[in-house]
Amino acid sequence: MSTQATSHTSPDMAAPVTFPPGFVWGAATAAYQIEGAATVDGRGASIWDTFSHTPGAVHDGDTGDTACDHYHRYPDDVALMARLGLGAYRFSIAWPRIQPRGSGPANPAGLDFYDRLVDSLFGHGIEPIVTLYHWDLPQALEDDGGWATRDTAYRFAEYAALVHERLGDRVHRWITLNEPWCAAFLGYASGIHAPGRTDPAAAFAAAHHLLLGHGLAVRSLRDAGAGEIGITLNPAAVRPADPSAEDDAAAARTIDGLHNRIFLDPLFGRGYPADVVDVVRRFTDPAWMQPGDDDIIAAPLDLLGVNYYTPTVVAARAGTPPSAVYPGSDGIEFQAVPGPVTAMGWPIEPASFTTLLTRLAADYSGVPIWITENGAAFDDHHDPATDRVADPDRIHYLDGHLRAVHAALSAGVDVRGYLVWSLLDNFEWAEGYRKRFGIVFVHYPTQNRVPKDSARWYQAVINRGGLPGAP
Ligand code: IFM
Repeated sequence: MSTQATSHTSPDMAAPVTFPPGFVWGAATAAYQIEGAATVDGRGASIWDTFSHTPGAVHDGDTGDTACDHYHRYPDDVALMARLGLGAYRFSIAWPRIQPRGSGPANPAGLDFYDRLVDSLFGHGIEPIVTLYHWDLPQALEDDGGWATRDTAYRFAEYAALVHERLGDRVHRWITLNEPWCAAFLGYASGIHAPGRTDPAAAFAAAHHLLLGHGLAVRSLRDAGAGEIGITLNPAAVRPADPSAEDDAAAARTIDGLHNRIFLDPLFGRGYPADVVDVVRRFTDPAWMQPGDDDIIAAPLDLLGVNYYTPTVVAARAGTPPSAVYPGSDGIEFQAVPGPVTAMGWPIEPASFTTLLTRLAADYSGVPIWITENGAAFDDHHDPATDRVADPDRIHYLDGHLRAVHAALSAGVDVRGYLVWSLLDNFEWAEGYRKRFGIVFVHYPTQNRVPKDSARWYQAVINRGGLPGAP
């Protein structure tokens, strides 16, 4: 294991950089965050419908009921993507549109929507990249135990097959899960995300069943002849506060285990790391790890999706209570990182992105990497007089992080594409609509879209295939 104890140099901010021919530029979104139309055309309720309607769960009581109304406005949104020059668009399918109660036959009207979206993308020369699960579990499945229950993994594979049956003739790239760490530990341990449970044992079971569901879905997609299949993780770029202090290094290794190796090791055929299993046993008997599961989870991958936003710095501090999102992290302090932060309060450190990518390529080699999300929230304002949204901080963030990706490429990491998070301002989960990640501003009362300066900047990056030198 190499957590990020080694020093790293910042990418040269002055030099022009050119990405390799064929490098794919795009943007990403997720169903519940943009679609709205929550009860339209037979869509069932998801855990996020229930959670967002729970008083106090989401900032200001915001919900995804309307969101960006992308369900109705997708033709204009796709036309906007084309004007920006996007080569690919990563979106997720809302499981409860396809199976309103999470099992049984497909709801044709739900599939029709994605069918139209995919055709519209191809009509504009944009490749669809489909994520099958971006956190909107059908509520009916949660009522039966959710991801803490083994059966949900099997239901997920059936759902994946239904989607492939309709879209597989056109969609080439498939991502099974988005950020299973968040689904398991924010959803079932800290409860800050849906379904809002605070049960560490359930969170570890959920992590396993998400992985199992992934493996079973890979199997069913492969059997159906799918193109490229992968999974998206949000690996923590974790490092010790003092790299020379053994206990800080041990703290970083613990968090690396609870965030990264718990998913990456089984996915890459190594099974669960012993130190992680030791932590799990403090909370539960992992009887849910059944013989044969390791092989299912280790189904070969065609791509590894990486979402990166910010680094994590930890130190060993006796007596520190465990973080709610990392059961078993007692004695570990999460430290502030000096320097600029985004509107989420997330430290901005592009060099950690390079370090993370080189670490992934070294420790989990052989699978091409896609940056399936990277971006930043800032407090953007639309100037009605000029119809402009000036977002220099976002441009600076994206510039630095693209240089970081380029530095990883130069170091030999096989990165195939970059998908900015996000195309549109959208429903930022427990933060509601107050955090804006889009390169396109959304004026929610009118649903008017205004490309921010960063969108025009990104358009130029795409046209040029890279970044200019600093003036
Ligand atoms: O908005 C989320 C997205 O749904 C998953 N990755 C992180 C983003 C920003 O928090």
